[in-house]
Amino acid sequence: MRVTMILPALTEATSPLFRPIKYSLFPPLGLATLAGYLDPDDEVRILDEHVERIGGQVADDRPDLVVIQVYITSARRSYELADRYRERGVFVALGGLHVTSLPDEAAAHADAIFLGPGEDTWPRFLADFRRGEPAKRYVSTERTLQGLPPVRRDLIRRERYLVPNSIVVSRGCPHHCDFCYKDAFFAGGKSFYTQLVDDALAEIDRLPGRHLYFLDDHLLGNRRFAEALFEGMRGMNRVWQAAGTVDAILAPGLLEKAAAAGLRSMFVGFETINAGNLAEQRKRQNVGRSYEAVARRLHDAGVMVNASFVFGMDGDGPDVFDRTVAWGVDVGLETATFHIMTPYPGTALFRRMEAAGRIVHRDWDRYDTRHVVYRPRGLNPSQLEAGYWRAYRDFYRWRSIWRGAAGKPRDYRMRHLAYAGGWKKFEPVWDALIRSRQVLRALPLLETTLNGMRR
Ligand code: B12
Ligand code: SF4
Repeated sequence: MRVTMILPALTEATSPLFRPIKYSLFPPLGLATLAGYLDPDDEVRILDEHVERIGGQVADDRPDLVVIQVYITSARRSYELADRYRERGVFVALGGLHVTSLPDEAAAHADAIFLGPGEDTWPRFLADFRRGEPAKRYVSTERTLQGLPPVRRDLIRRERYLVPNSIVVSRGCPHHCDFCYKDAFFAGGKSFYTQLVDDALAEIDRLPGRHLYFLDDHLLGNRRFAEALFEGMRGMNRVWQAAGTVDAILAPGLLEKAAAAGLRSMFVGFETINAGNLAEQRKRQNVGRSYEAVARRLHDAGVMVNASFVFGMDGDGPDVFDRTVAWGVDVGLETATFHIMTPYPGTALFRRMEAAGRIVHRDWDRYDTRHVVYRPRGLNPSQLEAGYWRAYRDFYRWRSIWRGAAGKPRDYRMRHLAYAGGWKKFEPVWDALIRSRQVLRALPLLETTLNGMRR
């Protein structure tokens, strides 16, 4: 059987807003996971539009099966590709987060759609398809990561990504924030589950080089699992990055174990510095926690902070941007990611906004956390968009980067400057590396930087 798997990009990678380096970070792990279920004699390839123009490759492509992973921001493009394949009589399977949120919309462009994670439904479909009796809709209910076939990393062209060693050892998260994709995607079964520790360690062991990026929503979400994983990773000489929540970082002992196993940078969902917003978004694990203590604890453990903030919640007024940036610079955050609040279909936030008549349009292209797609309360849409861009500019000014780094010990000060500067200040260098397919060459530099400028 011949199979083409496609991860379409949000704007065909031609928009001026497209930052090549942001999209050349991670390979299509979801599709490589699904490819693991195919037979060894199946002919399969993965196309990732974030790192290549795919027009020529899909123009006359007539495989037996096309698989497209659909995110909200790439839905339009995904449907366009799906329609073209179907016109040619090729069977099209659509799955992923957006298909799960809006199955009827997706079904109009597919021969089969998949709701939720694919580990149970995909092998079932493959058996049906080979028998010539595929169903139109597959809904995931059985959730386990045990006994899975290995991820087909051989299909990933490592040289196209800065972080080819991305890995997930769990799915979902134990929390239930209103704006998050998670509850909708995992409806109908468990919404947080992990691999067996030994399987996770074996997968880590298979990855070449030193650097790892855990894409798990919350790597610290199951303390027993996390402790055993970090214990097993000690001595593997890895440096790695991951995401975790405020409460888990403050929990005594766990962070130290992670740092001893090689954790060097952590993505933290602070979301907002306005306490009232947290209750509104059911972000209970953040309520009443000292964010200063979180930043201090991470820095004391030698871990850089990548802080995530959302602007436009109902408690935010026009001062929220400057206050957030000032706080971040004061506590020495190395990097920050800002978002305009975006109600994704299927979430509790979307339902609440829709019931209140506050959703202004359904142009999914603009549900990219850079545009205002709802009626905000405490500030108007143009203030919100302008403030969002200003926050990025102000946070990544050299003056702010110097100030944030200033109070740190020498090695960590250099690391802060190199990491924040490298990420935002050398765009032409990244572009040149990406264009010449050399981006992977920057990985040793990333490893050295993460390691406090030491090899
Ligand atoms: C890595 C990542 C990225 C990477 C690359 C994506 C990639 N290479 O896959 C980059 C940096 C490019 C990125 C960018 C963005 N991202 Co992003 N990203 C992620 C992240 C952290 C991990 C994805 C991942 O690899 N998961 C692990 C794999 C194993 O799971 P999976 O991909 O979901 O695949 C499984 C299932 O979905 C399913 N499946 C998927 N497709 C199909 C198809 C079929 C036929 C079948 C059967 C099954 C199936 O089976 C797979 C195995 O179970 C997720 C968070 C998350 N936990 O998913 C956010 C996430 C997907 N991103 C999100 C967003 C909003 C964005 C941005 C818009 C952010 C921004 N402001 O720029 C952009 C735009 C992306 C785009 N192209 O449209 C949202 C998506 C919301 C939505 N409803 O679509 C998420 C959920 C984050 C969040 N919590 O809000 N992202
Ligand atoms: S903690 Fe993060 S991943 Fe978990 S539900 Fe909240 S936003 Fe989603």
